[in-house]
Amino acid sequence: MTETTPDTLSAPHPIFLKDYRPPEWLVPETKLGFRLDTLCTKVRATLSVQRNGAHDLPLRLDGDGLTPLSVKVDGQDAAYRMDGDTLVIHLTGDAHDITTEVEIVPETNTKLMGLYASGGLLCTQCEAQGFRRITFFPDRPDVLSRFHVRMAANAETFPVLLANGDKVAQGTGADGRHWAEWNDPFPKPCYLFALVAGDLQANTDSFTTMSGRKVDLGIWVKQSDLARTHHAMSALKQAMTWDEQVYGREYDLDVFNIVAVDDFNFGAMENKGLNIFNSAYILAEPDTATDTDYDNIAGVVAHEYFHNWSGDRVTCRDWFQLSLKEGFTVFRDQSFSADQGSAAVQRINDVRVLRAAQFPEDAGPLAHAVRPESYVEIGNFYTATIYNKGAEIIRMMATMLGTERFRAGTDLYFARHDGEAVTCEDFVQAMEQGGGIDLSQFRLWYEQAGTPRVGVELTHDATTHTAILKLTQSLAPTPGQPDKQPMLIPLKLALFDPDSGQRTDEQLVEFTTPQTTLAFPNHWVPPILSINRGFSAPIIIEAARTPSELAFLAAHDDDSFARYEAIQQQMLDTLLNAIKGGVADYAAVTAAVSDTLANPKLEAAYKGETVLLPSEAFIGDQMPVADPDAIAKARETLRQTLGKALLSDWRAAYAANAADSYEYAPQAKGARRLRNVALSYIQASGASDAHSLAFAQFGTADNMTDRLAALSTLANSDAEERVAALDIFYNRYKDNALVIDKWFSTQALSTRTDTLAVVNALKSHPDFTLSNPNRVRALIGAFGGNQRAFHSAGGAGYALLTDTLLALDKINPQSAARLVPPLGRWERFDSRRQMLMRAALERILSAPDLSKDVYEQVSRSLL
Ligand code: B3K
Ligand code: ZN
Repeated sequence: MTETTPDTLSAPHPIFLKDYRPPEWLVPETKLGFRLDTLCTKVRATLSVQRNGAHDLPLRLDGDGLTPLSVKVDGQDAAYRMDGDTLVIHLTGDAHDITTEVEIVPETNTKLMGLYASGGLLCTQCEAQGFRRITFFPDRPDVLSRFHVRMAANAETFPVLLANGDKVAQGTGADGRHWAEWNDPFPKPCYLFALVAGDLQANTDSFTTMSGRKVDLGIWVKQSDLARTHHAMSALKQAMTWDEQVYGREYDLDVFNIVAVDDFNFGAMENKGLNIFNSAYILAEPDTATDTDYDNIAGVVAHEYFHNWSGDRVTCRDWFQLSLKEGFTVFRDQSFSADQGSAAVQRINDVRVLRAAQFPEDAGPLAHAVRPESYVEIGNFYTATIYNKGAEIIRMMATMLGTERFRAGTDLYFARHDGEAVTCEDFVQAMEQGGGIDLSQFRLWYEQAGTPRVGVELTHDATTHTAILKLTQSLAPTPGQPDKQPMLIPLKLALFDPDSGQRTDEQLVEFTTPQTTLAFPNHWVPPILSINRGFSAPIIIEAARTPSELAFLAAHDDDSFARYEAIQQQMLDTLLNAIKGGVADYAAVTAAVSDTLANPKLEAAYKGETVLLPSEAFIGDQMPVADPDAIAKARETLRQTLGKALLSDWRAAYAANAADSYEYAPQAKGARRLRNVALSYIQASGASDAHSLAFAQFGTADNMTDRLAALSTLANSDAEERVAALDIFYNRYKDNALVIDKWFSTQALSTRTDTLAVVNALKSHPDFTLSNPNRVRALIGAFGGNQRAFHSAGGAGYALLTDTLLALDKINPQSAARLVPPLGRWERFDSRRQMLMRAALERILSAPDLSKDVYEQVSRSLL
């Protein structure tokens, strides 16, 4: 008898890309019938199945927690067997109609996958594998089917019935229930299926496409939220226009609906013709949403809309290809947002997200390729690597090709693959053939995990008047990938003459070898190098740059990103010196910040971002061993220094950027940003009026951006007004869950030393609940990102997160698994913290009945 340890018995099995096989059975048509009820919904599904090729394999239909009430083949009761959750039927012919019936309970579906109840509504979430919780089906993205849906429900509780495609019939049945039928003419994988039933009202509008077709638009929300849908509607119309102009993509159905729900595992979902959104990414009005919220709403509305082509019309063959739709669509939404406001600030924010979330992923135990080779739970692969590094890969191709050839590549991709389920390789081939480029080596970006490091050394030969640039590249091993090959790295660079400030030699270098040397003639004096301009490649530059070179670039670089980067590097060098106990050159940073504030050519929005210090986490990422307390202290000291040294500049910026009344427009937003950054520096300066200034702004603000900025300034301080402000804010907004989320996260992100205790207390606040993902993210997610508080000596922060995670795993494993990464970064800390963090991970792993979502993340984190 073979012995099996409990561990291997319970360890879930990975799925491998190399095992991909085309589906054995296709399902060209699907008819679904729902008798909707919160406590018991009856689902009848009729699948017209077709044998795919010559084989005698049975039909296997995925299920998850489903029990078949009846199974019929061509209308007759049929024999079947269950293989675990999978329904297996032997079929004799090549085409049959399979009808199954199941009952499901939306009310108790706390995983929020499949059909579930949220705030009196019934809604669905199927990506990646939620459809199998609704009915038996080949739940894989390469089985495309035409869906026809009939829903019946109590007309009072569920007056509105929505699904994908167009409504084709409606009526009232003999049992008094009303019903509606929806038909989606476009074949789609079941992960794009959606339905919604509930008491909803719509903000309606219409859009005329470039070929003159009228599309009815609807944003469906609770009656009381209707007034907060206008921004989302205008973003939707802008996105529709933009996709026509920039990619030639036209909307294809007569209806486009969006529904906002309060309980949702992530941002939103691109179901064909019926996007379902987390209400946080729809609802906005000046009193309740910040400028960042407004921008995020526009970005997510655009993202989901863009999926109609990059995801729905052309979908993924298998889940290893997830970045095919997500990387491309993130690139599309980033480009859209850049076109709507400040492109410079958009790029700064893209890179901040990448560095805050993706670089650490690439550097830690959860590192994986943009096209992974295996997974246990696909829900764990909706990562910054798939999304944001995936977007950088598309951006690099766009950079190398230029606008027109990139467009030729995407045109070919859409034309060639419309209606198909394809791979990242298909996308690359379309770029090669449509754009006329060889991407053989470039493909490594999809295969190799890790962030390449590029070493840069510029020397000058005074006799030949030549500047010589030596580049080296390296890529550290990542789990499962010990050896790496050199990558194709597109590097935008330029040289500057230090005397005249003139820019020369601007070019895009395609760096493909372990090392290379480039010569630039006609330089009589040593030039200054500006490299990775626009952040042309998602890499780490290693260059020993002198303070005077950085000061030059901070003042003169005409690439807005490179200029920002130079100032950030000055700040970083200063901070790292201070942490090491060396000489910290506050004067250079002070001068750069002061010059930036005074520069009339720079927009306020850009100034606001550029004068901010690097985050505590990013500083830690630059150290051999991150020391949270020393980092927080050094950062605070530099903030105080800048606050004091430039107090009159901050006051001037604060005054000059005041507005008579609120306006949502790029310039007004930029002014608010700079003014609120100034406020936080005034507070850092210790000026005696700082707290009263913040409290006054908090009280008189006519918009959430200003009110929340003042609140968080106070929440980070010892101000007497702090507690009062938090109470006033809570009482004013206690009926608005999205704003109460801000109240929780402002406290969880506080730089005060008592934050850990405050968060522990907030876990017992009557408004805290594990059943709402937004609330968990607002308190626990934010806390996990507060480096100093989370890593409090003694490990109490780890315990707080671990306890929450284990409780949440029982309710919503997907959300629980998202809390693992902060603990997975243990390698970055000192040995005592390492021990405590690993102990926390071990504690999770030894808990009974762990979900496979959490199991996978924790076991990978411990390797
Ligand atoms: N495609 C969805 C994400 C689904 C996440 C499933 N765990 C939203 C988006 O990226 O547009
Ligand atoms: Zn997406």
